[in-house]
Amino acid sequence: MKHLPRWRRPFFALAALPLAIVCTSALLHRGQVAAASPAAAAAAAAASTMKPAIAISNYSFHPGILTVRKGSTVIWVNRDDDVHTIKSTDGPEAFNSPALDTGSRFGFTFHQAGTYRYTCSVHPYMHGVIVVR
Ligand SMILES: [Cu+2]
Repeated sequence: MKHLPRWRRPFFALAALPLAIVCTSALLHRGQVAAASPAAAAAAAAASTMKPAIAISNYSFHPGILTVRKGSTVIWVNRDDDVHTIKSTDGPEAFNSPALDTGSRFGFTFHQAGTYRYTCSVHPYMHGVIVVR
């Protein structure tokens, strides 16, 4: 501030103050917007970790065959108006979900490689396969 006469320096500081406040509040506002949407943050996190998902709709599993890496957690989501379950019938590890209402989900983490076959205990004609590598 050498270019300013000594008497003007306090005025310069006062003039700069509102600018500093505006900048700070803009930064805080950005932080609040990011924090205000934990669902969006969770969705982004889920997308980045790529948790494999299987939709149950029209009395079938979509996709019917899913290949994942060992250690993956597969999530089933019931998109039907009817109740379904996920019950393993063959494979290195067994799993059996409770009854899933519409919108409910079930997750299972596959720790062993192999081919897993499963069905819905309510509708035994429903079949799915998980291949773990
Ligand atoms: Cu079913």
